[in-house]
Amino acid sequence: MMIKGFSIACFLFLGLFVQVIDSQAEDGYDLWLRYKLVSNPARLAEYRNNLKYIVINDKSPVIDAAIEELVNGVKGLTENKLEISSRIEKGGAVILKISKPENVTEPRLYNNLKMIGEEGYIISTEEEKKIKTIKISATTDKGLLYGVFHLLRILQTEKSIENLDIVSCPKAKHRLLNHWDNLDRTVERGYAGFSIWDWHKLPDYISPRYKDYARANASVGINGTVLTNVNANAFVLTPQYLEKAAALSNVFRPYGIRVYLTARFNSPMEIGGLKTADPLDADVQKWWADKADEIYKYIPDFGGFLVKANSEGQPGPNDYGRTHAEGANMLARALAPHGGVVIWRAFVYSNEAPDDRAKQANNEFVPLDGKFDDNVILQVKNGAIDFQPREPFHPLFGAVPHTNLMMEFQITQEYLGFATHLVYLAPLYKECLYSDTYAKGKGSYVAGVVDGSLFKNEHSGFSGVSNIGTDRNWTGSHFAQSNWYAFGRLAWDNSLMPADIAEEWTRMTFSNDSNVVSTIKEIMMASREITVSYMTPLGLHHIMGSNHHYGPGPWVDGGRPDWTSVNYHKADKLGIGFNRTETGSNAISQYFPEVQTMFSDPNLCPDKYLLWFHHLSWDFKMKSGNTLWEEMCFKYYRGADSVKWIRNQWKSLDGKIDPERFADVDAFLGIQQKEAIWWRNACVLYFQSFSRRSIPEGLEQPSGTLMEYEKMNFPYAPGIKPSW
Ligand code: BDP
Repeated sequence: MMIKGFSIACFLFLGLFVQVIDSQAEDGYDLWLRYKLVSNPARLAEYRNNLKYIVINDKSPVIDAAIEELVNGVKGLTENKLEISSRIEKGGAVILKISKPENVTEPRLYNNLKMIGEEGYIISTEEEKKIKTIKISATTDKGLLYGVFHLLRILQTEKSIENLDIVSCPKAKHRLLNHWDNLDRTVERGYAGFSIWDWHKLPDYISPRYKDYARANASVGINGTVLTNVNANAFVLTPQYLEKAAALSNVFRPYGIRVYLTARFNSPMEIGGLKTADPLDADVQKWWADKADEIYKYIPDFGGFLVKANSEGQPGPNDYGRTHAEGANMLARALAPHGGVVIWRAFVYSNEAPDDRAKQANNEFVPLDGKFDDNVILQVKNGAIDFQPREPFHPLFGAVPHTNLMMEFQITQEYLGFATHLVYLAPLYKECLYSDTYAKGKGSYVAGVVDGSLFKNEHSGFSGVSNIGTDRNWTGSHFAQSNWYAFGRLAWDNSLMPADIAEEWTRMTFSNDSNVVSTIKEIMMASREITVSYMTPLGLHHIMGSNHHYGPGPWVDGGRPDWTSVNYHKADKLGIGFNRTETGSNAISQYFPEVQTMFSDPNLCPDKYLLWFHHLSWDFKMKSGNTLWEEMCFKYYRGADSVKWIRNQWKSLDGKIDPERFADVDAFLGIQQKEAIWWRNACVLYFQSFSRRSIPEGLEQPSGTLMEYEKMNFPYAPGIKPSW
């Protein structure tokens, strides 16, 4: 009796223990690929019934990766153990099939296969030999891998698989992460620890993280990764490092991911012993051609080079009186025989401060339109200044129809409070993508430029400056994972809606509980606008702390004007804002006429871009009826108050989220709340010193003095660019 009682107690204790361990195991490492048992009993039964074995007749490392993922996913989600079979024998088959359109007679399938290209897939519920099956078809093994991840997403979000009829393919060809990772493992603008590339131990030690990294990227359709910082180190192109990069590429290849490297333009001098890096010099050209041959020996599917040239002190073709096109084409010709591309950044501004930095990329690149080789892609940041919480779209989109363009978004939150601020970026990405350039009349969206559809460019795509590091949860915070996820999903299909992506991610990352889903979705969707309000409302920009960009710094002055804040807000006792109309820098003239009309009249210009384009009196009457000064104050206060709302919403989920992640997010929201008030107080006090108007009635006085805020100093803020 005693023994029985004892064993029951042990059993109960163990059960409890298992539960505790289970709920503590959620440290964010699994990202959105958690594969927990499906919570809805009816769905679970449906899945168990329909997912019993895999039918496959092909073999390749990519297919092995797809099968491994499917087996692990289904096991976690349903506890079914999928067997592999070469034929359909009973119900519950998941068929993975490579089909080429030329071998298919059925018209619908033929058309779909033609349409999906090399990376797309078709998922359908079908009767085969009177047996109901789930079939994933693609023209390549890569397509099957993406299809498997889609099927898993359906299961993770607990949707029905009874009548699947999905056809999906990426709109853009290149979908890359850009790591700003240095060879010493520091990460420029990285807020998640050190670089995940353990260069010192490569190629002999392969961290298990590399495979999980590849799985996560493949699950959202990312097909390339630039391993190194745009502020490049030539050393990565030496054999010692190429061997290490090759080891990484071997891990990534089964997940459809190609490796790219940043190329420092003067590498022929720094590591090649040449006296010049002039792109028109025959020895330089030969050096790069030989280097390309060498790289492809290490990495046969090497993607190509990403280059930052003649910008912020980086060497480039201008150093030899050559154009960006001459520089890019020289590298492109070295890579062309191997099928590689050169991604040339348009984030170029001269060492002498120009009249308005916003204009410089167009001034530089519009005259070069049509002069780049076919395997050169110009990579353009979403806005013309620098990844601000809000910028109007870059005027280069639409302005160079004969040049391949790629979008560069920042996933890491350099100007957005770092990892501790919850800011869901899909609305920012989407706002830019669905801005109308009017390049070919109404409806010429930025999205069409960068996915290649508007000007029918062969190369097109998306780059996202990565937010990944050695932190256990990869991105420094649980919510920052959503920005990696959303970037990939939008790069695959820019027509997806941010709210749908948020819902999908929440279901996969946290829970399918409807209350959890709706609360988190609401927080995420509001978060970016809230952040803009407490940081840079009404079109303000570049007013963060200097160098590190942490916290408010509207007072930053002195030195190079276009690195200060005062240059961008131009506050004085009469008013505030950067006049970019005809009477000012005339940056507005770089847009197509319809866009100019929209932005040039302050009474028509959307409030969100007002001070980006106009310098206006503090008493300017806003559409709301408030004066500009009052409106600015209301925005700062509402923004800061709304963070409190976010935190309360989160707190309402206590008990519905695993304790470790719940507490982490809650603590980070506490930091965000404090810092939002800091932003509000510092900015309102600073701008008030010019406006000399009182804080509108009903709003509390900011605590602290302007001097106290100005004195705050953060010499060890993370992510600083080493050379600054
Ligand atoms: C800015 C960053 C700087 C980068 C630069 C770039 O502050 O660290 O090197 O952009 O994109 O946003 O090259």
